[in-house]
Amino acid sequence: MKDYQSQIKHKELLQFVQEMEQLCTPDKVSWCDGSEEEYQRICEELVQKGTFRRLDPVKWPNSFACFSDPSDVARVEDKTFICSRRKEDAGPTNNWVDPREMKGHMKTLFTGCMKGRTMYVIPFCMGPVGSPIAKIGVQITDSEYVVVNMKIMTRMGLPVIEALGSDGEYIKCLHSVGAPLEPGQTDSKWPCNPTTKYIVHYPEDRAIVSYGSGYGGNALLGKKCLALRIASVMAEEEGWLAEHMLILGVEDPKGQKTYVAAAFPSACGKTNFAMLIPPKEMGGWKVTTVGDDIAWIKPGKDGRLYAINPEYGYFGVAPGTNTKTNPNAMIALSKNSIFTNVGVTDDGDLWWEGMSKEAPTNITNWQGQRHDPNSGKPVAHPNARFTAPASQCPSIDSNWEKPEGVPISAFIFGGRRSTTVPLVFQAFNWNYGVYAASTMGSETTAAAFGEVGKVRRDPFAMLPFCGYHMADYFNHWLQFGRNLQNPPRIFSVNWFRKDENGKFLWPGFSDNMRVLKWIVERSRGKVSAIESPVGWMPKYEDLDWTGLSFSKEEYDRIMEVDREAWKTEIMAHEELFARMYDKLPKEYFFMRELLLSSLWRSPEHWYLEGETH
Ligand code: O2Y
Ligand code: MN
Repeated sequence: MKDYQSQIKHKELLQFVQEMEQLCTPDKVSWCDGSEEEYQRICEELVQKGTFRRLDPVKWPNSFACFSDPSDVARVEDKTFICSRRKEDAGPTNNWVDPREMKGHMKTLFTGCMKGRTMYVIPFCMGPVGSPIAKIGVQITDSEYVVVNMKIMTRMGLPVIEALGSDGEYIKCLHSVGAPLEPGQTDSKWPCNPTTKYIVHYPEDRAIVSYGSGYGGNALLGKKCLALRIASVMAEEEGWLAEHMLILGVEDPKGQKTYVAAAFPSACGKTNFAMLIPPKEMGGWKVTTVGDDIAWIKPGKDGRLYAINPEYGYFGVAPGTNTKTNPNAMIALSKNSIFTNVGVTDDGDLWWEGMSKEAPTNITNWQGQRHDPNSGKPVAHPNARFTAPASQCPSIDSNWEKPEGVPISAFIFGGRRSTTVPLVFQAFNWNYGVYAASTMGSETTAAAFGEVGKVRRDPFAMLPFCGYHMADYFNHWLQFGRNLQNPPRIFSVNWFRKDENGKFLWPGFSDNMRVLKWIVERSRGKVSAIESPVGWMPKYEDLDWTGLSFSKEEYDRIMEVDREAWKTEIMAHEELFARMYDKLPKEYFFMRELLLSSLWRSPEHWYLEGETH
């Protein structure tokens, strides 16, 4: 370890680490080299401490389960701040505090906060090391859980230090669980600060400071904090896109591959879609996975857009994942993985809601209690997670680590809407696609927001993750499109439309391939579409129905455009726009008017009839 530290030539980085050591006063400092030996050693330490449980080595090789403090189970949006120098740069949808004031507050919180602990220094790279799209970060943390999760989620350690050289740029990430230890004090199994949590971003300084939480997006700073909030600011300044999108490849029976990127708010099956297995009847069609959550997209010399997945692993929601909903994820997480807040059996097995019909009898829930099926309490926390290496996914794309990325032919935006929004449509043009993505939303579920069925707008699925003013973000997308010679086509999908009895109209899962196939063929200019008041749509016969019994009548229902419902929908966009009126693109007002007037001219219930294009 001493040798490694003496190899570090980056004086400014050494100085940063020294200053943080002086501020946080840990017992010792450990530079992470990212080796397998280091990973195993820290996991074993966590086992000894009681934080990790080693799982059955036959059922779950080299895998661990752990349980967080009940106060530390998810991202803390109300404690997440964008501390740009000017308040108007953070915009109305982000929490903002003057950066000078916040830095003062953070200095107080971080003074002595690592007492009794080890301060780890994690050099990490978002994207393949050496890729022109990748970015380097250095996270300082006092959490062993973070070190081992960062090993799965990012490329970390020695190769990154080498890539940094003596003066390479990096994003500063400071993290503490906010639980200093007095001499002789026993540590808790999940150290965190139960009352004080802060996730702070300084966009101009390219710096992140996180205090009090050891969980997921709050603590693994490469993910939401760097790869979305800070990267979105860099992307706007430098002319690229940092998006909350999966990336997948679609290969046709002749072997031609087309890549698409797709954004969905949470609880829309994003990971399942990224790892989709087509119905066996659609012989020869294949989906490959480049990424399941984040995409960094840059224009290439040929005028096309190229995307990388900046991550190295999956931090996926465990409940609901099973061999039917996502067989590829089940294989990806079957070894070398970490499980947080799932249930464990006495013999080192795992379980979560939806893994199989019934919970095993000898199961302990995520809060360490014997599970009582009559208690109404779940075995796993609804936000329980698996951290699994992306390389273990059977559908991993052969180009997923290509430094220059993969060419993107289509963008897909989807939400969870029980009415109004059809199964699929293509935006008439780039600007309208951007408008549609800006106004996308999902109906709330009881678990998440209390009020059930209200549409919560989540533009581009980026509302919690955009590091600047959301209307500036819309303008960036519009401006970006103006410079593209051959822009990807933009599509809207909705797998969740229901009938009047509350039954889903679409089977979903692998059958989403039927829609994806049309999207790909449409992007290749191969199939026709029909003009509806809200976009281009496939006719019944344009979709591949092999192996699925889905009638023309059923299709008409799921594709219906109800004039009154759409008028209400478009009027409801006002609620989002009113929050950011001063910076809203002028194009949005015209597009809204155009949409309303075309609806006005359309029949009360628009079905798929008319001319094809
Ligand atoms: O709750 C958390 O800390 C994780 S949030 C998350 C994790 C993986 C992928 N996406 C998300 C998200 O909130 O979009
Ligand atoms: Mn996400």
